[in-house]
Amino acid sequence: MSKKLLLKNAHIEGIRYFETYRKHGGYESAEKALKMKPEEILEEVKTSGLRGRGGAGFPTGMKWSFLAKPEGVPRHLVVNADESEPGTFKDRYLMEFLPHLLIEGMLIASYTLGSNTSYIYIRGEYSWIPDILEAAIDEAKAAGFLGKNILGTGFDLEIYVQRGAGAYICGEETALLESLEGRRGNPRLKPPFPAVKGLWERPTVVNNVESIAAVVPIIEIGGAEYSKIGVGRSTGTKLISACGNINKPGVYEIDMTITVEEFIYSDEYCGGIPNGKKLKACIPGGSSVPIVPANLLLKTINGEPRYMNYESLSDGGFATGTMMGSGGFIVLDEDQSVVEHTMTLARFYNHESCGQCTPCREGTGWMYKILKKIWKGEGKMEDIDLLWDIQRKIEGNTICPLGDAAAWPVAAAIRHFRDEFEWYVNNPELSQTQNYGLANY
Ligand code: L3W
Ligand code: SF4
Repeated sequence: MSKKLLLKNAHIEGIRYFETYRKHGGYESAEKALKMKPEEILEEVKTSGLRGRGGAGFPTGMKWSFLAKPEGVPRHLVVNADESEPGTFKDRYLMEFLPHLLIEGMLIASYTLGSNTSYIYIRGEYSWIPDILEAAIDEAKAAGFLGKNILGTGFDLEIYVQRGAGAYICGEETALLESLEGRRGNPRLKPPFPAVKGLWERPTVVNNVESIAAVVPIIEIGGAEYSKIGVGRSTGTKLISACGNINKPGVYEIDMTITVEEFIYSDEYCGGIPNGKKLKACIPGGSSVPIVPANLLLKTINGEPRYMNYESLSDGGFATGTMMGSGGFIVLDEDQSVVEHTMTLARFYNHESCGQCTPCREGTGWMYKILKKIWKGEGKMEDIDLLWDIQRKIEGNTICPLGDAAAWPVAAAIRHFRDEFEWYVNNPELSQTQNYGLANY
């Protein structure tokens, strides 16, 4: 049974509302934190080992400690709720059912960072959630947990919710800041990092929803206790949104000590694959991370079980491993076509590219065209090599990680499933009616 920290009260009816949330211990971590010094809270977060839950896994405490503190310049906390990564829907769950957990985490984080005005930037497609968040903000304010002189400490905090307009790129932190400032969401060059020059050129911490929510249990149980949950540098719990060919899609909280096999097949989590089909592959961290075939997903190259944590999933590097990413766990059964799947993703990244850098703007469209050609049974063997070459030229040569995110799925698909690409080239007459999965797996 996995330990629950974030979702432990998610089943309680009415937990979305302040009164119920408070009755079950809500805002006690905030009360505790407001009696501590900001630097003491920072130490707890550092000790916890919490790593950013948005995809990159950057240590949260370290990011907070990078925040510049020039005299007389306001600083900000911005919560990245632009959850647009295909396969990722865990932040939506948190905001929809536990909005006060996020607001309590923001209060603690804002107090620690010295932000008196903090923001939640939420993806436009989550059209019903801003109302939930704003209602929770009003409740927290009415109860004295937001606004002026919170709990008599002299600390003031306002939280604003800003809706995005449906662009995936606005989940990239600097594009998000551009959008929040009212401009087109084009990523900025880094450095300077937002911690030095962020919103309106002020020092800004941008954190994922789940990272900020995790600060609440960290203060509740202490950083040291939090760090004992999990394993190695994968401390605490992680929300995984599971989808694809599984019996029980949904959001699960895991403690990062379970194996991938257990996560897929156990009734506590995904409940196995429908109709007894075989596992073909999985994308464990949202669409941007490399796809992994079943044999490498259940075991590492050394024959060790593969675990649901940052280290084990990336074990062996990108050649064999993948990434924990944002925890968007997509399962493909034996009937799925990797070529078709890769083409769908390529179309997505091409559509979402902001167009600032040539390798991404041109490369994503080019990859999509070639993948479509192969999928339609019109490809040649040289197209597979060309595809490989294009993704190599995109990776590492762009302003923001969208370029890499477009390149990695293609690279991993060719690396692990080249035979399937070749089957499409060799069987043009079958490619539209049958896929490699059905025919050969
Ligand atoms: C100050 C330094 N700050 C790094 C900060 C930086 C950022 C964080 C991580 O991309 C990934 C991407 C997606 N001084 C710093 C510093 N920072 N060095 O640390 O930075 P970085 O560049 O490693 O990552 P990123 O730009 O935040 C995020 C991947 O996540 N991803 C997720 C996609 C989508 C979602 C979603 O829908 N929720 O997360 C999935 O894998 O591909 O590689 O804050 O400022 N010296
Ligand atoms: Fe825009 Fe793509 Fe360049 Fe990112 S990599 S800045 S999305 S063109």
